[in-house]
Order: sequence, then C-alpha cells, then structure tokens
Amino acid sequence: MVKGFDYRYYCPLKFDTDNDSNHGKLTHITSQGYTFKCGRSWLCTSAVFDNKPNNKKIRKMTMSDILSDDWESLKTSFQLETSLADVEPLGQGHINDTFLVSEGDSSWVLQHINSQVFPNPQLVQQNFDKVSEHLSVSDYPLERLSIRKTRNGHSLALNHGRSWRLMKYIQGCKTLEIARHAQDAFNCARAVGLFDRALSTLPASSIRPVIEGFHDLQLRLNQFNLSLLKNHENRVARCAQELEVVKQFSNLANWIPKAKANQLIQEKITHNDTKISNILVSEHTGIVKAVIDWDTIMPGYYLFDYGDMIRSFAPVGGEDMPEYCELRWDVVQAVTEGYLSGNGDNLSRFEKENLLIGAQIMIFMVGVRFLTDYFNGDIYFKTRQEDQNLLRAQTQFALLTQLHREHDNWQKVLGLKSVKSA
Ligand code: GN1
Ligand code: MG
Repeated sequence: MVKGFDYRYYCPLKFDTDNDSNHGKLTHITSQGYTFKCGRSWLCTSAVFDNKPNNKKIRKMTMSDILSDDWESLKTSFQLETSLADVEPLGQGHINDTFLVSEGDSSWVLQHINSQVFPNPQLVQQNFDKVSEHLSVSDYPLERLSIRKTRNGHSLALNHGRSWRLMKYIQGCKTLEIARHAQDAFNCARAVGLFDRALSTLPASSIRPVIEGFHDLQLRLNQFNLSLLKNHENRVARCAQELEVVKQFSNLANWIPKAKANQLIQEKITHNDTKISNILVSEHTGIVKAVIDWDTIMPGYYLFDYGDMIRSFAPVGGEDMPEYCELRWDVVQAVTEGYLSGNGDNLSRFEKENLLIGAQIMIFMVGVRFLTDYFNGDIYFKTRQEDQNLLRAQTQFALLTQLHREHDNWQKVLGLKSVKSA
C-alpha cells in the first residue's frame, strides 16, 4: 500500500506493492470490476505517481501526460510525419481522450480509448471496423469514419496497455453543442435515423456488446444505490431533491423488461450515444456530414437513440445548465419527424407510439448515471468544473419532469397514440 495517501479517494485504483520500489505492480480495477496490470510501473490509464523517495503520491493522469508519454511510440506505429507541437485536444467527450493531429495538408483524429469504461478496446475497434466496412457498401449517404492502420496493419496501436487509434479527420465540419433551431434538430435527427437504418442490415451477431448492461436502467439504479454508500465528501446530504426524483421515477425501470416479455420490443444494432455533439455539420452550409463516435454501437433500442436526441437537442442550453433546461417543443417535434423520416420504416407501431416514454427512460437513466458519478467522486465522466456531474444530473431531472408533465398533450400533438405515461 502506498503510505500517506488516501487511496480510497481514487476508488478504482488499488495498489499491490510487494516491494516498495519503482517497479511495484499496479492493478487497475474499473467500475465494471475488470482488472488489468499495466506494462510499466508508475503509469496506468488514469493515474500517475509523483515518485519521490518515501513520499509516493498519486495524482490523476491528465490527457497531456498520456499523450506525451505515448507520443514517440505512436509516431512510429502510425508512421506519422509530424511533431507533438502539431497535436491539440479536440472536442468535449466525457470518456476518451481525443486529439487533432496536423500532418502537412492532412489532419487526423488521434484517440485514446478509455479502458476503465471500455474494458475491451479491441472489441470496440472490431465493431467499429465492421460498421465502417458495412457502411461503405450500404446505401448510406453520409460520410463514414475510417481508420489509418499502424505500420503492422492493425487498427489499434498499443502502448503501456493503452489503446490508440487514428482516424481520418472529416474536413470543413463542426459539431454543435446545442440545436440552434428546429431545422438543425430535424437534419441531425434524420441523420441518426439514416445511420440506424443502415445498421439494421448488419447481421445482429456481428456486433458484440462492449459494455454489459449499458442501457439497463435497473442496473444503473443498482449502481446508484451503491454510490449512496460511497457518498464521496458527504455529497448525498446535499441532494435531497435529486433523491426524490430518483425515487419518483424508479418504476421506469420496469417498462422495457415488461415490453420485452410481451414481445413488443426487441433490441437492434443502434448507435447508443446520439447526443448532438456526435453529429458533424458542414461549417459553411450547415448540412449534416456525418454521425460520429461509434464506440457504443451495439445491440440497443431505437427508443433510446431517439430519447438521447430529445435529451440533448431539446433544451435551450447545454447538458450541465439546469437554469436553461426548458424543453423546446418545436425541437421535440422536429426530432420526431427527422428520426422517423430516416428510420421510421424499421420502428414497430408500438415503438412509434412510445417514443416519448423512450425519451423519459433515457433522460432519467443518464441523470441517474451523472448523479451516481457525483456520489462516487467524479471517477467516470470527465468534469471540467466543480459539481459538474450534479449540474448535469439536475439538468436531466428538470427535463424529465417537463416531459413527464406534458406527456399526454404531446402524444396528441405529435400524432402518437394517447397512452398514459409511466
Ligand atoms: C458519454 O463519451 P461521450 O461524451 O460521447 C457516455 C454516454 C452519455 C454521455 C452524456 C461510454 O458519452 O453514455 O450519454 O457521455 N458514454 C459512455 O453526455 O459512457
Ligand atoms: Mg460516446
């Protein structure tokens, strides 16, 4: 055990220092309970030691620590003709570390896959490669992601147990952090619909789950209950209102299992992370160019791809702005029409009638996951400001409350059957 340091703060890390030397072994325990050993001492995916004699302290390893440590090896593996000075952070993802690499006139996206979240990066990449290949021979009108292989012909480069990939940067595009208006929402939702439609012709068995129970609400509630025991910095005491919301909506966890048992719904291969920043639009024309972030493509529900768009497109402000979380109903309508225009043929009548329930479940689930991480001490989602996970959870819960309150009216407005909300 490392002396003089409260390792419990860094909950996923456990130390196994048989000999208290620079070569002590480090075992990494992820939130999913998987373990692996780092190839080199003192470095692992999310922590770095300040290796001073008799005073070994740990701090979280930053994105630039990881990059600079791996850079020379990555340069060789991917045969990059560029220097570290031409690499800059890219995007606002909560999980992976992403960089833009400029190489002469070309640009590349370099990404470190977070193995605490994705315990099997090889599988993530296998799924990715299959999707890319499938889209290239499908009737899919948008750009697809493509990989630059290593000099040994692999899609991933491994260094110190960390997995990296290099993708072609799609030029002339930007991501939106919010939908500016209903037209944006329609265009982006249609793109997601077309993406899901293209995935529907992939043989189901070819894509394997990369995170077990990823969108299983009951599992997420169980993880939430464990986080109440963790209660990092006694945060639970500050969240009486949020706990009430979790209690009020917990019964949403029965909805999918019941629909499944009655054979009303089934899993398809879906994107599973359809937030607006995962859609690229042309910088000049605003036309949608690509649906990106394919890491969580696996069996899932269309209702959740739709619901995640309502979550991230419909509020006036961003994901962590509870004060700007008013739902824009014209945007809800545009997301509905856009998604159905792209993938409507694949949705059953039951699914179409229950889109807004799908949105409630998805928004609730993401809110529960943010709150869980808040209570666990912010170890899963990247945070850039104090209490950000709490702000994120509050935003989701405020959206959910509005959606739930106005469910029946909106069923009518959207032309969906008037079913009682859960
Ligand atoms: C994470 O990595 P990113 O930022 O695209 C998360 C999603 C959440 C989303 C909320 C693997 O997505 O499930 O919906 O944050 N991805 C994973 O913004 O947990
Ligand atoms: Mg993602």
